[in-house]
Amino acid sequence: LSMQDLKNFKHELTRFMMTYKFALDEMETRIEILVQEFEMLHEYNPIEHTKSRLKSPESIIQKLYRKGGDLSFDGIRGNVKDIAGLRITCSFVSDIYVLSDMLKNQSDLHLLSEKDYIKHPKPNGYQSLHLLIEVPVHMSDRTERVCMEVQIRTVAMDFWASLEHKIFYKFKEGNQAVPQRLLQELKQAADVAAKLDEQMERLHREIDEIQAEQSDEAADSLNR
Ligand code: 0O2
Repeated sequence: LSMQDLKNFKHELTRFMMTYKFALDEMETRIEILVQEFEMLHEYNPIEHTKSRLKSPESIIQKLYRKGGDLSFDGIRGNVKDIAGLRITCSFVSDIYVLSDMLKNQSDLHLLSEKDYIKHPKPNGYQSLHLLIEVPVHMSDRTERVCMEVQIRTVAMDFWASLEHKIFYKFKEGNQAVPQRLLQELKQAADVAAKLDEQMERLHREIDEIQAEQSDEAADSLNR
């Protein structure tokens, strides 16, 4: 490889990764617009927090090998769909579907696939809604459709997933089997988190109903 080859490769790599960064920026802006408008219309913000990340080169290569793709930009693009990832943490389970519907209704976003680990949790208890979405990114000389993964979950689902990741990271890294008893406990913890979500959703709905009744009564007494 000549110095020029290396320079060209570095240039291409930077350009490649930049498109994913732009896709994240684009999606973050769209989410911010939805939240601001939603807040204005309903005096309510369905999002607790968002976090975006670009996959590290090590994780990209690991996933590429796992998938059996060839080591080229096309190989990576075709096999590693979550180079750009946006995680949105919502307050309530119903907010997850409201938000995902709002994204699906944007005509220039193309939904490639959807995995609903809320309706169908993973055997370990993991819950989240995963959308693979193609985002149009307009650049100086072209428009690219860039694929990214949007994970939408509640605070309880996020709490479980972050701690599960922390606890089992070492086992996963070392390809070690996790003891059965720990897996069972982990699943129990996920069930507790799901129950908590159900309870919070119920409270949220009841409080909304009480408020609606109170404002109806106030309107009635004004009309009388
Ligand atoms: P990181 O660090 O978040 O990047 P695929 O081959 O793409 O179809 P994959 O990659 O398993 O299959 O996709 P899936 O099922 O949609 O899950 C991908 C991401 O979801 C993971 O990314 C995690 O972020 C999250 N996830 C899935 N299962 C679990 C789980 O059991 N525990 C936790 N904590 N997170 C999970 P990465 O690349 O593994 O990690």
